[in-house]
Amino acid sequence: MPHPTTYRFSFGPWNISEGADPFGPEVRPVTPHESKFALYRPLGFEGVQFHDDDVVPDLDAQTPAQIAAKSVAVAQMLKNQGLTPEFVAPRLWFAPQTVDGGYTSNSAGDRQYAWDRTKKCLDIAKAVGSKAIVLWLAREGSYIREAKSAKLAYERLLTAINQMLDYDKSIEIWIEPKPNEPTDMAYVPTAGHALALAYASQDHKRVKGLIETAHALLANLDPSDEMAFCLAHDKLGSVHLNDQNGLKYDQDKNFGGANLRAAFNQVLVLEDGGYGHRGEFIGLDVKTMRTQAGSPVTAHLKNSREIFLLLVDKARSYDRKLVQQLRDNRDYEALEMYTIRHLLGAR
Ligand code: GLO
Ligand code: MG
Repeated sequence: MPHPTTYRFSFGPWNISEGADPFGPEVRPVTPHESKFALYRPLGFEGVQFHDDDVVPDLDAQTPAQIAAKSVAVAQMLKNQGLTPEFVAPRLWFAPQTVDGGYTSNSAGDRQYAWDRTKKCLDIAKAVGSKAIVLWLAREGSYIREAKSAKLAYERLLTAINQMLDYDKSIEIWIEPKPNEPTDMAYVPTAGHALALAYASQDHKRVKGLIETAHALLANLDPSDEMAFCLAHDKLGSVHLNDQNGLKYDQDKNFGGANLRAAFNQVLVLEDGGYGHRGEFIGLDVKTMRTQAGSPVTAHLKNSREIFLLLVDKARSYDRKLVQQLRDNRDYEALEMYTIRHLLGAR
């Protein structure tokens, strides 16, 4: 029996926000970016997920020397605060050059921007001591089918990944699939697409998946199965646990807040799959409600972490012998009833 995992938790500074949405402005006072890092440890988190410009603000306007100096300063800040950088993600969805995507843009100049920005991200990841970058391929996709050649787009994505593997010989690339938003239809919508790209790449051992609960649900898939699929290939780089109430906009609700039983099954899969034994983080990608007052608002992070740990207790006290017996007897009615009673704490 392997030793039970003591989980390490991470989140990105964008998870502490002021509540702006497409229909209204900020509703809480701004928490300065720099002051967010001091909140991690007291909340029980030790991993920081970064966008490249969370490390080096206004990245496109900085010289290589400025980028290097700022990265070193952030590495020192992390050390002082006892924090670990989990990943750095190139933010390829903000700049005017990315309105039509990055690696798959129809404009050669804009594709060049995406590659230049990615190199900066890889340099930053190395300088802060992050072993991975994350590709959330936000605008790689199309609004209408006729806008792009999807075949060419997938070829371009593979070329870009190979270039990254070549540029940095030790970095891992974790692809975070999402089926829609901000594009209508995104390329690489599921774990299957991500891992197919990984295996097609020139060094597949360094290309993995990052599965987000809400994104799997938006693809009408079961998040625990998406995670299990990556685990079966030893390719679960990280997770973004959160929740989603059906096929709507990307909600990033508290983990377990909408689909408690599905959350339990994600925890079961992670526990049984040995996730975390090699220091993998339990990443949370959660947004607080716009109605929440105060500043900074961190209750959603604390609560999602606590819900995860409560579900770990449920996973560890789930009677595996009984489950096996019910599987052997193929009595799934009884198995379902046992599972529900267990989750509800019924005697
Ligand atoms: C949005 C994504 C986003 C990414 C983050 C890291 O839907 O979930 O939060 O996880 O930008 O790349
Ligand atoms: Mg995410």
